[in-house]
Amino acid sequence: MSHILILGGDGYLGWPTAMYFSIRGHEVTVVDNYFRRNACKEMDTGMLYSVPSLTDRSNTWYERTGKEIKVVISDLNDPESMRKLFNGKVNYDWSKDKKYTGIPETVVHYAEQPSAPYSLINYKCADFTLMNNLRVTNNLMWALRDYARETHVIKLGTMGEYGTPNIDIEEGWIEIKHKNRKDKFLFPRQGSSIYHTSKIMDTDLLWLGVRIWNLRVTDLMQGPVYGIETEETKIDKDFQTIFNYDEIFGTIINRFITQAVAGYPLTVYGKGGQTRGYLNIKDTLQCVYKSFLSPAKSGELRIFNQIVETFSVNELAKKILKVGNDRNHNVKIDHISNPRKESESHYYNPIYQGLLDIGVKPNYLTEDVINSIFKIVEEHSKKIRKDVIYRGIKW
Ligand code: USQ
Repeated sequence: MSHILILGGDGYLGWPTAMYFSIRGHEVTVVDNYFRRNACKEMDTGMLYSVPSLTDRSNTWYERTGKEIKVVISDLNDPESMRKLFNGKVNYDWSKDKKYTGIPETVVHYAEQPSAPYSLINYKCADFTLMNNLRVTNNLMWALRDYARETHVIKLGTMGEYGTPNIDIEEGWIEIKHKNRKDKFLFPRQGSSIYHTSKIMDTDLLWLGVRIWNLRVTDLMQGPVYGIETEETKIDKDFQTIFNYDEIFGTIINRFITQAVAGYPLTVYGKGGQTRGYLNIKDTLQCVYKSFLSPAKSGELRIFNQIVETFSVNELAKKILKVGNDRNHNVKIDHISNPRKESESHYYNPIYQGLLDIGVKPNYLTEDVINSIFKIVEEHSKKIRKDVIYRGIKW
């Protein structure tokens, strides 16, 4: 049994990750400052359903499974709050029995502002995104340096760091030959938003930590995630994860399915040739868990491209239209002027072999899977707010 610390444990991925590790017998602590919930309220994003506080969810989890998920509500922008998670002392009201069992073996780092549109709303949101994402990562890096160099960090990166170059996208690294000499470098990165650029910078920070302090880091370059259900969310309705369908925090597949249910034409941005790698939320959990089971070595920055298949926006719209119409929704597709600055037709050929090699078994976007998401969204159809679907946040 390992002690796993999940930074950003209240988010779309954080809470399902916590349950995934806990049910497998690991000691899990989640840390969060409720940024996502608070931002959803402030920005009036609407949510498909409300979710209980972390403490309430953790109490219900204990009742239903007999397993404890420790909850720390704390803002990791504060270096002292971060350091208290690693110095091996009883600093927080950690658990029911108040015993803290020491420095975590693994940290899963999700504690970042995750939305590209949010980061481009205005200069304040841009500033928050940069400062939050870099400060939290820097605070983590120094806590590891000072207390826990053996701890394995699994950090969520994003495929968007690479952008859409006119060459194949390697898994993190590229060998370059120059004037008869060669060396290996991080694959070139060119983000298309302040958010994506903050993720490039936090990778650079951790890469420095790996080089100078022998930290152990796995960077998961994840594509847009979809889905609502995991094995653990099915145990109790209180375990459902935060589900956004609005323009700021909703990702495309979740948005399109919600739009189809609401009778809102699918919002294809521009020509719709934008191609990305996608994965089911269940596969995020698998990828993180497999990375935990075979950790990066001391002094290694290991990078995986965390996607299982690629689609253009048009291909996704067609898939959702087909399933939606089979379910008697009257789905229409709209091509709206693209609020983002991005290529709408481009070469895209990322390599994604590393996670398969360590045992991930992909869940693909089949009609059955799309149907299962439709079913849950339909149960909440009365709560869908059309006014939050598109507001036109421009790059
Ligand atoms: N798109 C539409 N219509 C919509 C929403 C999106 O055509 O209504 C297009 C976008 O223009 C983009 C693509 O769909 O080309 C994906 O957009 P998205 O909103 O699903 O994803 P994105 O903003 O790129 O960000 C999401 C997550 C982020 C993660 C990233 C992975 O919010 O945390 O890092 O996916 S990636 O896209 O590979 O960078």
